[in-house]
Amino acid sequence: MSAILYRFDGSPFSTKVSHLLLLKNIPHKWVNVSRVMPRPEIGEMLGIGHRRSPILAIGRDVYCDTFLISNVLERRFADTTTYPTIFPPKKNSNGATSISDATIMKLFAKHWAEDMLFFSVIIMGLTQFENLPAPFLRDRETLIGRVDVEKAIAERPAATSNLVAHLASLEDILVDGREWIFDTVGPSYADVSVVMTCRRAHLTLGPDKTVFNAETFPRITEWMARCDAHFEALEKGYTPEVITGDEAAACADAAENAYEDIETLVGFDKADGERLGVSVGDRVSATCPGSNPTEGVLVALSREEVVLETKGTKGTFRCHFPRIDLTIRRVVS
Ligand SMILES: N[C@@H](CCC(=O)N[C@@H](CS)C(=O)NCC(=O)O)C(=O)O
Repeated sequence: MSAILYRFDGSPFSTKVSHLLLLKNIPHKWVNVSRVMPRPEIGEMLGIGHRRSPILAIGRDVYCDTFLISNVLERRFADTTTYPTIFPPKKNSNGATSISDATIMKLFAKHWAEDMLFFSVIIMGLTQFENLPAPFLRDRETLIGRVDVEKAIAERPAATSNLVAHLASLEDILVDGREWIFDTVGPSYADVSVVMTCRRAHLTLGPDKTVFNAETFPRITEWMARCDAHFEALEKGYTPEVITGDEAAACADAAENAYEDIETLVGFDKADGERLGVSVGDRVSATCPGSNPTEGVLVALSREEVVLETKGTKGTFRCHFPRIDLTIRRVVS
């Protein structure tokens, strides 16, 4: 079984999933999509409206959002001898990481590193909007709203100061000399997610070298170098083949098990279906925050995941989303 990552160069979340695939030793290919809309390999071919990058396909199952993708990698590649876990155990512990600890890692990564640091502090506070090519800025304004460039420039020093205040907590986490954020035997999901955020902050700050240096944040500087060395070594060992959207669809046709056993794995949460006013077989739309809706037929709904059947020019697919912050609506025709 192999996976196909729809991604683009310069997308930190794409790098995040690339690194998770490498950590887990999962064979995979890449479909390179455009940095801006439209992305026909996803919208037209798979019938998926979601526009956040990356997405991951395995057979005819397509997984959106890296929070869900992390669960799915562990679910679909469960044999940890061949596919090491992305939630490794703590040093000096006996046995595997519990669901409780893995969940804390995921929430720390999502709510602190991604939603807070990546989006609020870095993307909204530090992006040098004045240097972005106009078509790119216009495209991203459809997601984040109109940007007041003068205001953004004026507020940047305060945003940098806020970044430093947030990074002080990360420095404190690392101050006891631990190698990895959760003191695990190797890098975990949390390290992958937090380092992609720090790398983006470093890049976004451009010539400002006052934040990421060994004097201001000695532990963070060492930890980032450790992460880079680890992932560069993994990247040297595996170069994903780059294929087209057409070729990716042909892989879906050829997949031995076209679909996961969704009815058993995800099922249907009746109480939640009632809250949302939806049932299996309904036409619904699912929208992640800051994304476009995906429309399809509801196949499964749990507290963690929702699955819609979508139709694109390359056939029928099952599109999976994480439930956290997802908007689900019945489509009234
Ligand atoms: N919560 C999403 C966030 C992904 C995300 O924001 N990706 C950026 C690219 S790194 C994006 O979608 N940008 C707009 C776009 O690609 O159209 C996830 O974890 O997958």
